[in-house]
Amino acid sequence: MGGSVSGRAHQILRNALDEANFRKLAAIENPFLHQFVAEVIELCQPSRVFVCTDSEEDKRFIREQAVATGEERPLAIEGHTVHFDGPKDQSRDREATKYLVPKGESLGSAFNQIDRDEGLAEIRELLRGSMRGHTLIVLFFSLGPVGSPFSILCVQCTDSFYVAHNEILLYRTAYEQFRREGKGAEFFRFVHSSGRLDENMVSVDWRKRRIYIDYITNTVYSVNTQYAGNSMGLKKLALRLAIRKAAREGWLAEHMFIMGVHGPGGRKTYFAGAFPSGCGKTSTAMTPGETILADDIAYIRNINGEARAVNPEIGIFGILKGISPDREPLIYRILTSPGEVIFSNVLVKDGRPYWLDMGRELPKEGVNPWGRWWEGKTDEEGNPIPPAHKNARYTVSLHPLPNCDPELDNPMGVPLSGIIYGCRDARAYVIVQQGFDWLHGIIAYGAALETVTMFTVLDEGKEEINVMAVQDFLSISVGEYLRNYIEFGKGLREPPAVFGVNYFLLDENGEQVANIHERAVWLKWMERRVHGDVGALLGPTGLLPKFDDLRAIYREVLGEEYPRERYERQFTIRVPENLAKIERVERFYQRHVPDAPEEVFQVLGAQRERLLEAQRRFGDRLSPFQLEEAA
Ligand code: SPV
Ligand code: MN
Repeated sequence: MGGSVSGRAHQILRNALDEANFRKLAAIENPFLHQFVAEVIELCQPSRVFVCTDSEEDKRFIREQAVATGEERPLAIEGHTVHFDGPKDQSRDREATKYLVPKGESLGSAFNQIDRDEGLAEIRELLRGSMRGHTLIVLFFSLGPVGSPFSILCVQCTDSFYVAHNEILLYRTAYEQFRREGKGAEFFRFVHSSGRLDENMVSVDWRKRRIYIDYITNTVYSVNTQYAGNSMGLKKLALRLAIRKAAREGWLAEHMFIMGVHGPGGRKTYFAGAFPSGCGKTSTAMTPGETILADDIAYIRNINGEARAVNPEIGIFGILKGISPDREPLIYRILTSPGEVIFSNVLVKDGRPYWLDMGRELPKEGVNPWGRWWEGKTDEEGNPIPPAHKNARYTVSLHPLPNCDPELDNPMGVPLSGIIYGCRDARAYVIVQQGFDWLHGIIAYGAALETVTMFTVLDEGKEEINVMAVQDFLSISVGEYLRNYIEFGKGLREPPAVFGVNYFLLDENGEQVANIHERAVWLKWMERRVHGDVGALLGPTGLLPKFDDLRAIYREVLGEEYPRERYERQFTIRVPENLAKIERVERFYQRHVPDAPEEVFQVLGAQRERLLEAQRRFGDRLSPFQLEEAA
């Protein structure tokens, strides 16, 4: 034992690990791994090291320690725990998240970047000694089914049992796969430390929170933060590294759900959907009657001419706000039944978690991320403190869910028939439409995706273009990213149909024109479109549903009548608003994307021409009843 661990790394590991943990690490014969763990130990100086294999015993230890350290507290329902992040550490920090860029290189003005040497020096200084008194936990994962053509191996080093617990719920452990691959294993590396903790086990030095991405060595460092979106390497930090790898290798790493939509005669059709954070991605994937395969991230590859997709994750780190028995029956049931669930940043009263808009009255007092809470409590500036944070979250595994898709662990993934882009656009795009082809769809709905930032990031409430809903996680220029996307479609025998949805369209009085339950109808319509079961209307911005088709699906799925006026409100083309949208998008690409593919301007230009032509014929408002049927 230990024969493969050599030299200085060997000494460091021998000194820091007890016999059992040293054996576990040494059993993976990969010198790069040993070197990496030794470097983390030397820098962060943990008091203990725990190596997590795939065994149930090791996972149990992590669950127990998460509670024993006080990072999590048990709740009344069996298997449920709660974790609090500090009041200032409740969402992704875009400002503090930077790429380490070698001298003479730049990712472009749209990116937050820092000189690599300078950044490494800074983050090393912040990590130095940061794990004193803590346990370093070393975990092994596979993004994607273990041993599949999609998979990426990862090592996470963290001093947080909460982070480790989240990750064993959300990712496939792959200690044995590391052993099998041995010397040949290539892997992404993640180093996280919560830094100094106060008596509530909360990061004290959140002002010195840093998340630095070193794409040269595929290593991400995160320090002085606990919010899982900043601290869990495997989630969005790994997505950033995966996007670079994907562009190099000609596949797609996306901020998308994957779901099976069930059509007539027992047919199941897979869709992937890209939505900005906080805009209905998980809730769409959890639509009653359908099956969920992924709620946040998808890897999509061309396998023998077919677009096939896997979920690099096996769980949900989801938003609690708005989950009520009425709006989200499936998730609500899971969150109130026995089983493994981690809640974060909720209100706790008598061992029960409470969150905003949960469809019931909240207690008047309890404990939340701000400490003891009572109705009317204010912060130092006199602002009222809410009962729970807007970005309060839950973590659950997909496997125990009754609606989990049976293909979740298929190493070859599932065939994608459709891709959906969901924007948050109050003014222009209709509720649902289909792109004329791959290029039109990915540009008009994906590359032109507009949204308003939500509470999932610190700079909430900003209108912006969020390319393919993945902009926050891009690690290559937008131009390079889009070129890869365009080429990917060309390489497929039959690219997936592309759809744009806009759940957030308002009418002239500022009222929502659709409600959450109607998502079920649009999914069924898209499923039928993919198979050519229903026709469509030819609009200037895409192909629109016909009234009779939607009316039939409404009856079938919701048991409701679909009034003509409602259809007209949802599908009237607003010409000036659509022209203004094109202008905003063009301006964004002209200003911020110097390497934008020509196709972006061609597709938008052609859309403008179609809109102007419609305006000449019909005026500013184009009712769907005025449209002709598409061939
Ligand atoms: C999102 O904000 O898009 C999430 C949660 O899915 S996070 O882990 O913060 O990215
Ligand atoms: Mn997300």
